[in-house]
Amino acid sequence: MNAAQTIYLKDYTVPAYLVDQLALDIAIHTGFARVTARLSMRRNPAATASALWLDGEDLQLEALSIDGRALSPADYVLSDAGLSITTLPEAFVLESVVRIEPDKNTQLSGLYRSKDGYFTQCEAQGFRRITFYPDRPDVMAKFSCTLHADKAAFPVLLANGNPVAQGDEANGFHWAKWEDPFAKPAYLFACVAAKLDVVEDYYTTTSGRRVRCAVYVEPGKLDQCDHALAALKKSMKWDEDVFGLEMDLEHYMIVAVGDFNMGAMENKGLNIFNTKYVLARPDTATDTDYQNIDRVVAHEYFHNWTGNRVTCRDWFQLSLKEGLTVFRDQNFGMDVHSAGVTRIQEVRTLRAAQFPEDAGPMAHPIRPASYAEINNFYTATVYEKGAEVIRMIHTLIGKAAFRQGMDLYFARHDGQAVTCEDFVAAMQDASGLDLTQFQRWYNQAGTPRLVVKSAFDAAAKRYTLTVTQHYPATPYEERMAADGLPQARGPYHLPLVIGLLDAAGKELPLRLSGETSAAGTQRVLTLREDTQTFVFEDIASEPVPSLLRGFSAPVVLDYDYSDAALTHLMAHDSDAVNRWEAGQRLATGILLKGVEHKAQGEWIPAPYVDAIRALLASAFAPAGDPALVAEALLLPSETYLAEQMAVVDPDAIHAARLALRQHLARALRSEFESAYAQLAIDAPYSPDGAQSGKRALRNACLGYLAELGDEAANALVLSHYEQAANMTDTMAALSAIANLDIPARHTVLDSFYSKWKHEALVVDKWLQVQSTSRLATTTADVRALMAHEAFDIRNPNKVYALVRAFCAANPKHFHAADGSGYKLAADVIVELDAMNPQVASRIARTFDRWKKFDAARQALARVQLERIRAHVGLSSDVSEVVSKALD
Ligand code: B3K
Ligand code: ZN
Repeated sequence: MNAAQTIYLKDYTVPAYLVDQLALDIAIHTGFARVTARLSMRRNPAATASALWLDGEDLQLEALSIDGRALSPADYVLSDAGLSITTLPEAFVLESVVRIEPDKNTQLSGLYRSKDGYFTQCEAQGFRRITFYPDRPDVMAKFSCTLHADKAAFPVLLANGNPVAQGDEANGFHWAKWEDPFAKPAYLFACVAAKLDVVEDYYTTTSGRRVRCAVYVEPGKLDQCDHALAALKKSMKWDEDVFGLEMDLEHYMIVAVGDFNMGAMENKGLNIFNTKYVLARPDTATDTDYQNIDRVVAHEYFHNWTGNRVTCRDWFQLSLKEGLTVFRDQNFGMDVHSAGVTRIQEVRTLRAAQFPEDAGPMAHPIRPASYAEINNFYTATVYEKGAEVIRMIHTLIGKAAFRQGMDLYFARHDGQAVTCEDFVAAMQDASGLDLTQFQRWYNQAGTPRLVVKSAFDAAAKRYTLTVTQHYPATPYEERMAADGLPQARGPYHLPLVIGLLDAAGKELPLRLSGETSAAGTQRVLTLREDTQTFVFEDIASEPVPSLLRGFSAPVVLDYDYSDAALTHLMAHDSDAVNRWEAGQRLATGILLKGVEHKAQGEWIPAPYVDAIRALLASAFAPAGDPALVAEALLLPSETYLAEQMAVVDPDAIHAARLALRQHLARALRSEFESAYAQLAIDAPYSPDGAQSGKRALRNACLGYLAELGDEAANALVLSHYEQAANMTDTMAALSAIANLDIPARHTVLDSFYSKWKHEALVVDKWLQVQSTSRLATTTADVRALMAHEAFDIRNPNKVYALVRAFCAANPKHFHAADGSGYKLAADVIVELDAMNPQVASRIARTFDRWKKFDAARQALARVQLERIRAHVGLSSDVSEVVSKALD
């Protein structure tokens, strides 16, 4: 058994040797590749250790030399994890020759085969699967890479930087040499040898550099690249406008590959992307797909500065680049799409994925102090909560100081591998705001809870808000204490953005006691203490507080709102997030009551239906925003509701949510029908905000109408499917049809598959719509689909669409009382672990919250978790997740 070993941040030491240059030579033959690496190295003057350690995994060593002198096995110690040499000169050239087998690399880490050729993925620790190397981000070197491969089979040869030479060789081979002018850590290395089509464009930077932007895709897909290419140019412009950051290379390439563990990878000048975040055509991709492409292209591009030019000292600092880059792509999203909708979607994701993580067995701060398997820490916490932490700095110091802080960060650290403290120090020095206490966000796990109480003194016209912070310890702190590393805990420094509304919905001027005049109608209250009180003067009548505007901090906000106050905020709050949030709170309260009453009796208040009617009508008012209304019509998810319960009852949650949807559909049928009719679009498809917003609302109405289940409603859904002129509309209908137990369901699903079976990303949609269906047969259907020709367990996208979606987005069936969902998940985890531990581990994470369920379900989940843990040869990835879940 691969007992995962824990690695601690406190044990960090600088590398004993540095690499100035690396000349790589990779020759791809049938069945194997030979990699020759020449490392120009020297002793690190800052190091005390003197032995050289080179990481290496699954490499067959063929030759090793120092300064041209061949080493014999007595000169080094070789293990499964790498190679060490103790006697070495101050500076030397180390050359190794290894043989690797990319065709057998099912982990998709390192160099691997996919349909059209060979691709790499090196973050976090894939480079060691290509050659012996100090595979750690604080070793930065200048790379050159020469590739050799069969010219007819793999005509495109790419690596980071600039192409410097190429030619033909004997036996139909060809070669190409690339040089990257920037020193980089090994995790940013990439190369590709494949048969690909390319589409190109040029972008000229402010300082006049002409950058070739190229998107490479599998042959025949050139008509699906335009959006990604445009997104890349938009991102380049945005980073210049907002942060003054320019592209620094002459070639910026994006290569799309169908087999990829994650979304995309920011390798210097040669991003490798999951096809999901590149390919789009109106008939194959939804509005959401188009938006995701914008965001992921921007994210990887923004990494060029936040991640590549300034990188991480060690993997504990992952959020240094990820939190910051997510924050940047979020702001890009808010600028190029609707700001309100973008922010609402982020809040929803954070609460759906990160809050449960922070409350579960894998809880960790955005900078964890220990890990067993780094691949398990590319988490919602490091990414999404990490972005929230950066956003709070932005809110606390303001936009201008934030920009100065960024400038200072680059002035100080360009070309370096640094820590989260270095980033915070730049922000503190640029703004003059003391951020010492703020750093608790980097070290404490768990979602803080803010309890807010209000008091109104009519005689004194005084309104008081008292805010108390709660931050109980999580399993993370317990683990650290058990390891002898107790973590001090204390209150957070955070911005609480608020406004006050009067009875007419008007925003009140805000003057705190002691101030001479009001400073606007919105304030950033700074919290630092366990309990703080804020007193507002000149308040004539009791206001409704709008708290945590824009979701100004990643916390749970606890305030005892009446339903009337929430309805008031829903209708009048000037803050889009809080208008939406008021509706979500209202719905959550009703749904939890429905859960309690098992969805029986009169549990849905009439004023709620009126509020939804008014909400829908507001989309058609002069300044109405259909996209925002569509968001607001979406009820809190079953997983969100589960998090609000002490003991989760997945069946009752499902029943209550469905009953509320059906109730709204019946009560507002004519309103939904008329909105549906009014929102039809004649213009040719465009993924822009105006069109996609209308489609989102129209499809939300369709979704409600589909809940009616009568003949007229079913006919409407089927005709929507027949008439759909783009994939957004097609999928809206198909997901409704997948929930209907009608004969047409099979016909539609079959014809969809026949039409799209050659378009892998569309097949993924077809799988997912079935794996997330409510129908009683779903678990059996998923099992059957795993044997279907459309499924391939070695392809991560297929596993995510069919299995992960089932586990994460179909709580009713995953948590089925007979344990069939848990069994299915465990079967896949065990089978997949032997091939691709990273993907297996992601599925295993769906067990995280098993202890929130009733005793019978817990017993069933435990059986599966123990079965997985007992599996011989289990990876460190799955082992860490399952052990932490069981502990
Ligand atoms: N940096 C990569 C993630 C790599 C994950 C490795 N297990 C993508 C990104 O965040 O941009
Ligand atoms: Zn990233």
